[in-house]
Amino acid sequence: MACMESKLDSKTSPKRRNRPEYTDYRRAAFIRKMYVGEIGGDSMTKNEVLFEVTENHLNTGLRGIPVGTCRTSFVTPSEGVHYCGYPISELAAFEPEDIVYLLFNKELPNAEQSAAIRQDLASRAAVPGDLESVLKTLPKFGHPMDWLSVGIHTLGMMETTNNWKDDALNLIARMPRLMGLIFRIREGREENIPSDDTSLSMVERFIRCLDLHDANTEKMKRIISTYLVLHMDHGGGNLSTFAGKAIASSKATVYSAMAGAMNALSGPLHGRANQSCLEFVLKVGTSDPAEVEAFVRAELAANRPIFGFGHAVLRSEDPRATVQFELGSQICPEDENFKIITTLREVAPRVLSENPKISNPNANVDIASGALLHHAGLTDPTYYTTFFGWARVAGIGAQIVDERTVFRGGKGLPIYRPKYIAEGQNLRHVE
Ligand code: NMX
Ligand code: MLT
Repeated sequence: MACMESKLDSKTSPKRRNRPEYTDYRRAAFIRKMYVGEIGGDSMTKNEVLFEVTENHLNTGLRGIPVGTCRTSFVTPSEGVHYCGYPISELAAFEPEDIVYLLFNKELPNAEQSAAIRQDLASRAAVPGDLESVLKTLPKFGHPMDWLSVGIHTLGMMETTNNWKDDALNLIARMPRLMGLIFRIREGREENIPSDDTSLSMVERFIRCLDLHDANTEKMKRIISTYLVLHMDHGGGNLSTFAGKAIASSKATVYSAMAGAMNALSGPLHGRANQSCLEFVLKVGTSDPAEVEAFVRAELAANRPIFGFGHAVLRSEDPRATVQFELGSQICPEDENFKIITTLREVAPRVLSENPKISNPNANVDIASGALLHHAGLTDPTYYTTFFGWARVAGIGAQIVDERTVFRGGKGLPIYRPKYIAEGQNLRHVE
């Protein structure tokens, strides 16, 4: 294997040298080319060397190793995610339905197309069976992400068309009802659930099902809509998307792939960080910088991660966090939790920077979403990752459709099968 060590930036710490890094010139060049559109689609030449794999890359969770192409989004270390080329901050105020259109069609919709995607989703929204009865059998103490995964599987058992795009769009259209029913039934509010009104937007359908009498519906709508747009996609290699596409590569159904993707998302290092972050904020209970710093240091001393900070790809603050901080300062600057995360945003990067092995001490997407959802009246953090899952169904669905029906001239990618190298296994025989 070619050795990459000598090519690493001389400033790279010894610990970091054991991990593939963005300072590696090939990856930096690769990312630059991808960013300016030189890589991807028709312009990619088949023989170009994109990356050299050395032993240092083994057992690193495939960190940064190019394995395929993605038509829906890309993530750069400094500017974060772009959907079909658009920086996420420019899309944050769009309606979720328009971003679903973008992810599936690779163009923002005009007024006519925007109306058509709403109509299309509405026509797919009816749940094709008695979902409520199934959800009522689930243990109320089960985590909402497990409910979400079971709910998606159940929808798949009720109806699978075996058309990748139809199944993906059907699932997207049914998510608001599934989400609403999960809240209502798991919370024991099973009676008098309003019927679905598919003429409403996806977010309005969810809010209607929730039927929280004391909620500020307009504020909730804005917070959830922004949340959904920000979380819909994040490149091809985030764990839930990768897991979902890998499952779909066996030609399992969209529903099986998506349920698996939700299980990947449910881990605290991935989507569930938004729950853990708000739980941490509630525990801190003060926006006093000295006290917040003491909490952060105590968490680190106890070997617990500081949720809402760090990233596998980003090397600056996640623009999705920046957008949420801007939204919070417009709609709830005096909210106690918002004040705490504002202090955390100042304090934690400084403290985390003291540890040179942490590649990115800055805030990620999960820092602020919990505080905003809490402000909207959704006060139980155990549900927060389900919103991440709801949103991500769109990006994963669009990527599955691309991998199954567009790539390789429409034939779809072959089944995923990366190579693992044997360790500690000498050939031997049973005597
Ligand atoms: N708090 C404490 N330790 C950290 C943090 C953090 N926020 N971020 C990184 N580290 C540690 C990490 O555990 C690793 O330790 P070790 O060498 O002992 O395994 C070391 O620093 C180097 O990790 P990195 O290369 O900086 O990050 P990696 O790519 O491995 O992991 C995360 C990325 C996001 C898993 C990591 O930053 C983390 O655990 N953050 C806290 C959890 C979180 O907010 N996750 C949400 C990510 C976004 N999302 O929604 O999916
Ligand atoms: C995501 O949105 O999936 C996260 O930021 C994690 C990632 O991209 O690896």
